[in-house]
Amino acid sequence: MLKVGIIGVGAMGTQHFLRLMNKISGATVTAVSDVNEAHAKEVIVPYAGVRFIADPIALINDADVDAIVIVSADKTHEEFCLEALRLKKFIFCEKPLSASAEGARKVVDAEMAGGKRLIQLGFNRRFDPAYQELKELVVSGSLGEPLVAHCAHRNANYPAPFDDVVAVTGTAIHEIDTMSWLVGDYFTKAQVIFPKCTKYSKNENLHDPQIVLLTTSSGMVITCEIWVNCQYAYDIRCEVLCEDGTATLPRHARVNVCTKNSNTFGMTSDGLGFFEESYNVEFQAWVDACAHDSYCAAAASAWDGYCAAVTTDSCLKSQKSGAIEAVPLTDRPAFYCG
Ligand code: ISE
Repeated sequence: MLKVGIIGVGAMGTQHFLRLMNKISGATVTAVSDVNEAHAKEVIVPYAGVRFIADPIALINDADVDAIVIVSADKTHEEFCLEALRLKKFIFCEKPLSASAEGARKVVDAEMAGGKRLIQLGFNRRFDPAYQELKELVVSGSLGEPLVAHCAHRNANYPAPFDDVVAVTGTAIHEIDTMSWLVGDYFTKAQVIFPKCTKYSKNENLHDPQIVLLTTSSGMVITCEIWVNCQYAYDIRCEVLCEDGTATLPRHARVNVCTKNSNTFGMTSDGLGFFEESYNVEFQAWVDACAHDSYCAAAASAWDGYCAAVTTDSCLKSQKSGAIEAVPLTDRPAFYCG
């Protein structure tokens, strides 16, 4: 049984805790840490034997913790990954790997120096059946070469401290990793454009929506609409234009209701619920890989996290300059191939 310590039991961390305790086989949570001690203690109350450890570094070092799940504030991911790598413990880290490309590179370098792949990064869409189906079709080549993709990432409302930086490092980063994985290419250029802003953006540091334009090394162009105040629901879209046809992400199955002169499908504002299945599959894959003292090749690695961070750094630069910025990526090291 894999003994897991979780750092961060906010909305997402609590769901990961419950998932590991109730849905995933082969793992149990032995300790949690959170800046909000009262809340963390409430979360673990029904689960006898789970300890609260106030200091996250002490949790990582705890003898009864074999593997760490990092769901704390983005700026803390790098430090906690480095400490867990030092102790050669398995790591599931939510995105981003680090708040900056420079920080992400430090984590990659530390993992390579340790000689063993220990980090799985939480880019959950790689485990989403709808995205997997779309990827399979695109890479099969049956529609010819992909030329353009249009993505939309819409949240009904944004969580409290949200600004232009988080719109890129917290939201657009999903499109960045997903599209790079889907078409098997990396980005060479990035630009961010600010259209007219919605009246629902209550934060003067948040332009909403914004458009992220990415160019891949093969010349494919990807447009990503990032709109975190769309009001109506959590809505994720993707259409890939190929030489011989287009492929569109299937919508998640919802009941279709027909009433007098109307035909409707329900939607949800709950992003975690929207991708529930992908989270379950990615966690089971992580636990199974740890049990085999290995890593899950289908999951995002620290290198993928680094590539995403280099791309988001270029997007942040473009938010300020308005220009097309280069994405300075280098080849994937052999350590991260396969
Ligand atoms: C959040 O961090 C996520 O990961 C969600 O999937 C995304 O929709 C949201 O915009 C982010 O803030």
